[in-house]
Amino acid sequence: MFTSSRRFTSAVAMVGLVSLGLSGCGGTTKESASSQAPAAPAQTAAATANPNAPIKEGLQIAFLPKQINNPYLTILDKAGIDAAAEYKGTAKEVGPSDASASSQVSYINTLIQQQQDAILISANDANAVCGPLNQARSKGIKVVSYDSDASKDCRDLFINQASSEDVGRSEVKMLADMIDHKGEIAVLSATANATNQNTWIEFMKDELTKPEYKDMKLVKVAYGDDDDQKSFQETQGLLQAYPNLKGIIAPTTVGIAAAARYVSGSKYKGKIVVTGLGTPNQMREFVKNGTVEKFALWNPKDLGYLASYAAASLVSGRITGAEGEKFTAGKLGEFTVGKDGEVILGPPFTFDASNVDDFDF
Ligand code: RAM
Repeated sequence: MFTSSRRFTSAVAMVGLVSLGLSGCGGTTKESASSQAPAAPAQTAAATANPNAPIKEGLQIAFLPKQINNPYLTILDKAGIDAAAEYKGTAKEVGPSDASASSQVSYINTLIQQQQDAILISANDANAVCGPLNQARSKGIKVVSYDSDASKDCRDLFINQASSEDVGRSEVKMLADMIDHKGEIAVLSATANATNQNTWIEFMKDELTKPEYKDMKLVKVAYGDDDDQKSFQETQGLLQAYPNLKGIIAPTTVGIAAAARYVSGSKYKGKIVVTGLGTPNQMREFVKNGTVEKFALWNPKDLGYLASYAAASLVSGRITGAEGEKFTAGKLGEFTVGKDGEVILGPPFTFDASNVDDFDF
């Protein structure tokens, strides 16, 4: 079961931190990325970290989310942009309006031309973005994946919201508790290529092989493509195709909101358990009207803030991405780089009727 994270700060505690100021930052100039010796990715990893190096002023970094019209990713990127203002850098968000596999490629190429210091990417496909990302790295641009990883061969760090294993297994446990460990279940995912969802689903499937789930059966993984309408229709399709369905896990904030909306207005309300990963603001009405009992998430503001500081630490030479390196992410404190350049924010948090009003994101 998910537990409260020590890093999880309530909306109340965060008042004033996120002002969406889009750090205008006049007067600072960035070092030209092209004036640095083009470092091959392998050489970057072998560089030596200087934990005491100051964060360089005037850094230019860009967030490239899966898609720009996803409220969860908007919150996350805004927090990262605000963090850049704290360390006197300039950050922006650019990205596609759909989460298809290759939709981010042209944006990466433009960011390379702009000589950004770092590109932060929530990858729609682990491999489709690899060529351009490695081209960026060969020009001295640091690449940090966040939320949804790119292949580890083409990024320097991955800022993960939580242990992927914990997310996957906990989602199954949460649903199982609500359906007495019995019945047919389905997953409503994002896109078929999404690295984060696919990793979580693998752990869900593995969790389901344990004896305590012998009476539960995963009948289908459907894909709503992180598109509200498609997710809504896929939910309808699942319920029509599997009349005995007992529960749906939607490990996507877009998917769970659409699934809850469909169920809420249908004859299935109260008969089907909908759970997964959602934002409190999108899920509140469905918790209040009894469609959803509980769901989970981490704090997207903290994830964006951490990713921003991680990128700045990388560009400033405080860390190189090697396992065991430590860095301070502003108000969130110290983090350690784990295996394969992964940095974990912390455990997710469970929302229900007792706490959903305490949060505003
Ligand atoms: C959606 C996206 C995102 C994922 C969240 C939980 O917003 O798919 O990548 O992390 O859900």
